[in-house]
Amino acid sequence: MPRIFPRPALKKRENTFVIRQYGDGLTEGKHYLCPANELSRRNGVIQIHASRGSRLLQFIQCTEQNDQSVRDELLAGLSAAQAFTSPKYLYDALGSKLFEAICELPEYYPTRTEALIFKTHGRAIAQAIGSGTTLIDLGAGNCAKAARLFPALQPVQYVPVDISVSFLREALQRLQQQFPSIVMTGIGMDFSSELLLPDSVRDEKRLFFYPGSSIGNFTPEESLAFLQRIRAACDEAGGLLIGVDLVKDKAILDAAYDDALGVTAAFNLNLLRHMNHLVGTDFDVQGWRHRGFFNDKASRIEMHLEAASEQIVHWPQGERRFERGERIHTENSYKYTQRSFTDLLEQAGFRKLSFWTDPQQWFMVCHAHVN
Ligand code: AVJ
Repeated sequence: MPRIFPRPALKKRENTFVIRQYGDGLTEGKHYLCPANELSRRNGVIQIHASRGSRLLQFIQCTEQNDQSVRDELLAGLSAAQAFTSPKYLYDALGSKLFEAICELPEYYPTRTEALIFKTHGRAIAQAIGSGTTLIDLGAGNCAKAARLFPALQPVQYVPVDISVSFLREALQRLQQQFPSIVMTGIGMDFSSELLLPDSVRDEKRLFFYPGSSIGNFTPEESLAFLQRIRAACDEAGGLLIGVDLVKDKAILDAAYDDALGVTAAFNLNLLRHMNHLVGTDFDVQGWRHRGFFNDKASRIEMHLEAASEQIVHWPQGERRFERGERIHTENSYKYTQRSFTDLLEQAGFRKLSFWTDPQQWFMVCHAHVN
């Protein structure tokens, strides 16, 4: 065991990471506090010296942000002239379930289109990747997309990473029973600002799997930096398998983010409940409306919450007034062309790119090699 301290040392301190490890059954949790000096940086990736245990199933929770820094971040966005929040706050346990429901909607084409591409071209994709991978699933959610690749890909180790910790832990527990021979290392963390990998994640032949067009949440500049960080975290056999949503008719895009049933509206509005819980605001969900539309100039979907009437929101140390019609910008989802995304991958240093798409060219799956 590395030097990680048992629970009594768990105290809120700056520059510490809380690491939680779960035993085989994932039912009993042990909490460790990992001081910053137990972490080492390699190529911009923080390695946590967690146990290299022989267990087939390990769950590690790394949270750099403490409650106070979450509050500070959210309140800074809420107080800005143009109020905004990070899309990561859409995913509390209910938010993750609502997102699963979005993926079932007839209007929300990305999930089923991407699934069709994997089904149609699965063999060619697996062939481009080869065997013996360490499959690192960024934003794994319910792990279903990666699980469908297991038979063709036969990964040596599966490493799902997600900010929605309990949701991921439950999904992984089920998955391990289905695929008992694959080493599984679940990681609960926010990888959007930094990519943290405990050293129980194999270095060899890492395949970063980033499906669902989640990269769309980053601006193109942030995406470039993110792709460079992924590339730096790979050995020379490493690679990237990524799903990217493509620019298309505005009416189709608008409907995908403002569906008739109102599930996307519920997903967006749930952010207010989550914020009330996290920072003690008193948002009245009824006073707000969902807006989701394609901004073709910026080539992105924008989601906002719009005040239906004047809203005064209070929190322990302050308040903010929103005029009727004033908005909180909650998400961007950038859409690419094959050309614009190829440029991005090449700028990030990836080579030997392969692309697969659907007959309507609505969505694209790319594989890229580090070398
Ligand atoms: C999870 C970021 C890929 O942008 O399509 C779906 C999130 N927001 N509907 C997307 C989302 C509203 C989704 N991503």
